[in-house]
Amino acid sequence: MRRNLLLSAAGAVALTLVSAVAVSASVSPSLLDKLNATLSAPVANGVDQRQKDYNQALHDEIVKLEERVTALEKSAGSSPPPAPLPMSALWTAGMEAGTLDEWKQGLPAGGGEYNDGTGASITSMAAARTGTYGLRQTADAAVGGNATRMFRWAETRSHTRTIQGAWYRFPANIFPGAPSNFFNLAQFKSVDPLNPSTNVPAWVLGLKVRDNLNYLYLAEHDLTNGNWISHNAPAGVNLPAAGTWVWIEMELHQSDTTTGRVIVRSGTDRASLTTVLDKRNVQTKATGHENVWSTNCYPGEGTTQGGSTTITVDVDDVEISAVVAPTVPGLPR
Ligand SMILES: [Ca+2]
Repeated sequence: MRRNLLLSAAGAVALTLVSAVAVSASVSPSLLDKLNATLSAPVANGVDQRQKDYNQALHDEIVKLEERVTALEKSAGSSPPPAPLPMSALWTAGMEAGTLDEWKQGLPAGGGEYNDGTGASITSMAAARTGTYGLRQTADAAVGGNATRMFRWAETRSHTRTIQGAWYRFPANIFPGAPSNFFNLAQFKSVDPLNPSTNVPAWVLGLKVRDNLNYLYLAEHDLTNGNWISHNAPAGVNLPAAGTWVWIEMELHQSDTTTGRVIVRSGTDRASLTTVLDKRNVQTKATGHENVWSTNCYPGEGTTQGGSTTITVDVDDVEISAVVAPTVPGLPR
């Protein structure tokens, strides 16, 4: 009985140490060889002697493993920081066919265009960042209720952790004004998959103005009491001047409790983005719901741009990626 307990304890220790530091597989067989030799020794040696030999072998191997763990931890501590998490693109849209068909790809329809009033999304050569075409979204904010939204849900249906990003260009600063005082650029909605007409915005990425520049804010919708909580980009973290292409992405970890996360990053160089906002331990959807993402020209009444209530957003090279779980260097994926 004691031998069995020790054996299982030794196995657990060896496995833990091996998996933690990716020690060569030869360590474990070495330990097992010694244990096997001990256990197959002639009975004449006596049970006590075999137990003593076994304990000694176990002790020696654990000392070696601990020394190796210490050495590996020391070398890991002096290594450069790991590269950003690997990601894989699940879907992209460059509008190069001159249509918005990419948005419908996957499933019977993996997404699509949804307009209210004068809101419209079109492909336009004037909105191209790369290639020939881009996406131009427009809506008139003289009255409320005009909006256009380009949705994707195939990726958030099949992956719980995704990054939704695109290159954006605002021809002039977008000023949300009275009476509505909002501009909805992108959002995660919470949708009942069994009854999609039951849906509610959960996290909205909006634009405001300071220092003569647009900046981002996240509006968090408390799905329990219906309140909205606004989280502004920190002071000084603004978007570049109007007319400049800027990458804006929203990372989503879906949760219908409080284990979710919403991260907003932006920058003119995708290799060195600024983390604008990072909301952890949050709810992103109602129980039984799924999240969907859309990028929008959705102005509240009173929004202006360049002195006009006609609001324009140009978008190109849209990408949705899966967030891959971090891996321990040296371990197989
Ligand atoms: Ca394009």
